[in-house]
Amino acid sequence: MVAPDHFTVANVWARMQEIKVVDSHTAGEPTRIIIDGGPSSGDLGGGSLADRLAKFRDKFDSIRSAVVNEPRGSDVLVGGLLCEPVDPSCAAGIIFFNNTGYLGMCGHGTIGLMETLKFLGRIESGVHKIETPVGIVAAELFADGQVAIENVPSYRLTQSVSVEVPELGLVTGDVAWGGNWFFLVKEPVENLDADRRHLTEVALKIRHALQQEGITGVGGAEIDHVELFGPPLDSKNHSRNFVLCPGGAYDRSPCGTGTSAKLACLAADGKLAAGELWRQESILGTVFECSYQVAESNPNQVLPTIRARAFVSGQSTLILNPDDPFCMGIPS
Ligand code: PYC
Repeated sequence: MVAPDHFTVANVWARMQEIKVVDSHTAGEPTRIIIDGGPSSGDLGGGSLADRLAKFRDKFDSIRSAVVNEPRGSDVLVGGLLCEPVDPSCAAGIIFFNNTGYLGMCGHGTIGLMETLKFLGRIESGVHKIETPVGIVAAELFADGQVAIENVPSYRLTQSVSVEVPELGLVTGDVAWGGNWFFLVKEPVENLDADRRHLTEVALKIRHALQQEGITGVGGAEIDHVELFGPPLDSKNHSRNFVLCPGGAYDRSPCGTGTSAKLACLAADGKLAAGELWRQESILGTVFECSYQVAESNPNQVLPTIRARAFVSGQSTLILNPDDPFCMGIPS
């Protein structure tokens, strides 16, 4: 067997043959948090979370794949590496990743992280700060298990961008940031009751067309999430979405960063006032309760609050046997 590249960092590898994780799901979307046995802050250079993410990607990407890809995980799983925060007032630092790479921020994942920290006895009810590669987010754990996260400043970058999509025609949407880059499709191009494989194909075609047309976020950043909207299943809710995630899986939850991007667009269109409730329904019918405040530092940006509940669904030790041909996961 060819030794995976991380064997070059033999000492680190010796520690990483067993990785302890806690699994949870938030409104149906799973999160797997590495609580022990992953790369330590020392292995990652101890800098900012953004610097540590870069080191994780450069030196230990095979660990990401081992944790979230098959045979231990699947395309839908979001992973998180629990880190020492730089700012000691933060309860934890986190680097989120998935089957193909890394996420700046993850809303459902942060709610899952809070439930995981509670499960481990590391936090109690109250407000806690969490450090991420794209900034600090505040999260409040309530006595009933609900968590409200205050996401990073979110904004619409471009309104009504049209792109020609093979077999779909002209598709128009907004480009917005909610901690990740999103294309929020304006008109319903599809009935959300359609087969989810079909919705995935539609969203993949739109994402591909955006890439072909060179439509990006700030600084050429890839728009790796595509959001389709339709009427809610439950009339108590305001909207239903289908969110394509970077690796090609769809979000089972309403997507925290995607809903933040949606709030930014609603605010920019004058369709939702600061503090007003927005109930975003997922493709499964699960709900995030949301609102926003206008950012003091920039009136064109909003500070979204996303409230939901996560449930711990497992606690296990992943075994990384170097003799296993799929020890480091099956790349997707
Ligand atoms: O909840 O922000 C989110 C998210 C991003 C990707 C999957 N879920």
